[in-house]
Amino acid sequence: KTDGGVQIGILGAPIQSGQRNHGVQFGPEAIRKAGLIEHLDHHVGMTIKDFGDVEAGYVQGHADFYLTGKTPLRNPTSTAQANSKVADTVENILKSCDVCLTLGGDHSTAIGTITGHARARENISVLWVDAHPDLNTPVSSPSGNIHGMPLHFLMHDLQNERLSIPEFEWVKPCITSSNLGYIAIRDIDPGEIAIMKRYNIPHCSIREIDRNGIAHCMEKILDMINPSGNRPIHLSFDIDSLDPSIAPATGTRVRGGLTYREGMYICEEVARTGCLSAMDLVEVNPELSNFREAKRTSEVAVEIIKHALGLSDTYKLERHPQQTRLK
Ligand code: B3U
Ligand code: MN
Ligand code: MN
Repeated sequence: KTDGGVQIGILGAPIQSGQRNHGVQFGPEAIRKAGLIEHLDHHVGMTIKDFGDVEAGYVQGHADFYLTGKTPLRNPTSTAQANSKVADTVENILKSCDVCLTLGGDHSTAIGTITGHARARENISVLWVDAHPDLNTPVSSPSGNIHGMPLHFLMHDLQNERLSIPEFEWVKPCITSSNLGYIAIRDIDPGEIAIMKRYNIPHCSIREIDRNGIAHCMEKILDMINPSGNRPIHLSFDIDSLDPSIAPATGTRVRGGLTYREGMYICEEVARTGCLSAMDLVEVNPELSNFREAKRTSEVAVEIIKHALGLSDTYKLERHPQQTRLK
């Protein structure tokens, strides 16, 4: 840190092995092409440092699975190895930067980003914005896709559900059910519902947003996962939390998602805490729609990031004039 401003480190994580759709590995490139750096640069009190992309090293068609539950666990080796690099890189970035922004890639990337964040900062809280809770275990998973399971690796409460996979042994539990919160979930597997109930995981489903409004939901969820107001926040934003009409270029579209403003409001409220210290923007897949829709989705991703970093005009309008920094 040089000028006392906020340093933002940016990392691309072109991981695709956590799911089956080709193209999600081009997410970082698409979001950069939509003008991410240009949009973030030149803000008073903010410096951007681009750390490039992690080498994801996925071998397509490579026989790599464990026979477990209903379906085999897919690509454990590629996913574990790429995420180990993500974890080391995020940890390193957070030594010199206030915030580490990781561009996915599929949501298995959170195994690496949250691990790296937890190594670099104490007492992190995770806000998971997603249509899905991504809380499956290899046995409960209906798909065998690791992007639907990242949290079971990371939660203390779920360590008994883990398989002993040598490649994943470096992943140590680092969050508990009281410092994980969900918002916008609406497509939830039976095994995930059981775990959420058993461990009382804080959540605001899309139905609760319908009923009480986004402002009330954000107040509630932030108070639950960060009651003291000073824990470092990890914002893990899956683009499929938004309605598919807003963000169509993604692998698992689920109808009835967040409106554009609800998505931006979530991010503005995270910015307002002054606690954001890592963020993931995942599951943008430019190959799953036409060019215009892919471009629109990447542009929305850039907007999401700007809002989380406190750069939206609506948020600036509310702030005290002297407040030029995130914190
Ligand atoms: N819950 C399902 C589907 C899914 C999870 N995450 C996404 N889709 N993007 C699963 O496969 O675990
Ligand atoms: Mn997800
Ligand atoms: Mn999702």
